[in-house]
Amino acid sequence: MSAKSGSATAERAEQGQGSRRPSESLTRDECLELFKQLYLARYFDIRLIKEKKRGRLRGTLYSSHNQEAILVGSLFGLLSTDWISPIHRDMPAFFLKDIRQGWDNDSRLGMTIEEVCCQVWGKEGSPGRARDNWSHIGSKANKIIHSTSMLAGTIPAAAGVAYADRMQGGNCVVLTYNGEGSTAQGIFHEAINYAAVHKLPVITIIENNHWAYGTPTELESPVEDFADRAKGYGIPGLIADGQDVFDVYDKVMEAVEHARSGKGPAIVECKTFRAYGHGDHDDDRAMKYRPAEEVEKGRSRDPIAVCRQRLIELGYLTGEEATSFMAEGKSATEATNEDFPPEVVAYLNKGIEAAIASPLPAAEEGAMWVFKENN
Ligand SMILES: Cc1ncc(C[n+]2csc(CCOP(=O)(O)OP(=O)(O)O)c2C)c(N)n1
Ligand SMILES: [Mg+2]
Repeated sequence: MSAKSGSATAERAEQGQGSRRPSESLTRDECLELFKQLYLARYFDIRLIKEKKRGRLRGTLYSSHNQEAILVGSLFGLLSTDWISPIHRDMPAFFLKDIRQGWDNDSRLGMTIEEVCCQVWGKEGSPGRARDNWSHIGSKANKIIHSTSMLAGTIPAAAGVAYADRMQGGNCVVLTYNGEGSTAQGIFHEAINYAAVHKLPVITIIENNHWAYGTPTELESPVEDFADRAKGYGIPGLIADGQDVFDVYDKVMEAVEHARSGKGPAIVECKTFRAYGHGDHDDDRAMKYRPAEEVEKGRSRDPIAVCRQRLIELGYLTGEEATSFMAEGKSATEATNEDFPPEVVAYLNKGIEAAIASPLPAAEEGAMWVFKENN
């Protein structure tokens, strides 16, 4: 994940040197907020696994453990009016969008923790009204493009949203999240080509976690850096250290500035590693198809630890604070509530209580949204 000498990655790293990085303008409070959001995303993941083990939750979970810096760092610099399209690996993005306006601010343009928990529990209060327990939701009001099952399927939708917004005189950017596996889809090419031709402000994040289900990257693509695909479209292809929330923020902000100034799309590849199986149904198999040393190496730079180290260097965490809430490197079985800031635990508790209290939708709703209704 470090820059390789003589490679395109090293060239890119050199190009970035000398200019002031966007993260250098973040205040102490903003840096601490980034840190807290990493805990929030991690706790969401860990808590859902615990709830399922306790028998209080059903359905498959797709973990974003070890990949949280990509979500937190990419969302932090967006405007409320920007659009996003999360998929299966990005569940926390639904409530992290626009959370900078305040975790409990009802008017922010993101989903509430209650809505997201109701979705996971399949209850009436969920945007999907119990049709699914995971990411198949969206919200026009909150500027979240509905997640599609077809990998890369949100990129053409993002291009359409960006085109429509431009026609209406807007200046939004649209951020799409995709695993590296989705780059092999034909629609990935068609959509980015279209966005590039029309200079649409579409940013394609590639979460390169080195596995697409049980397929390793070398069987997915003949090039090592997925950002290299950008060359074929004449657009910037940036590489971020996906374990470092500040590097993700820097690269995404570079792409955002490019897109918002009318220069068109960009690809930001974030190098990371999938901590567990594809979903929790795949955890045991993943231990067999992935060598133990690879997993150990891939998980050795926990985004919480990387951020903590940076905050210590900046003098923003001192004394006892520097060693509080040591959640890094801990699995759902190992971690306890004491490993997380109390406000993070309280926020999740609020969402989970709402989900448990929310009723199941009425059976008559089953045919709703299947046929066009008159109202
Ligand atoms: C077009 C298409 N083919 C196959 C699938 C089944 N599928 C769902 S997720 C997945 C793996 C995706 O890997 P990647 O894009 O790297 O994302 P990751 O799960 O690693 O985050 C597959 C094959 C699908 N949803 N869509
Ligand atoms: Mg992948």
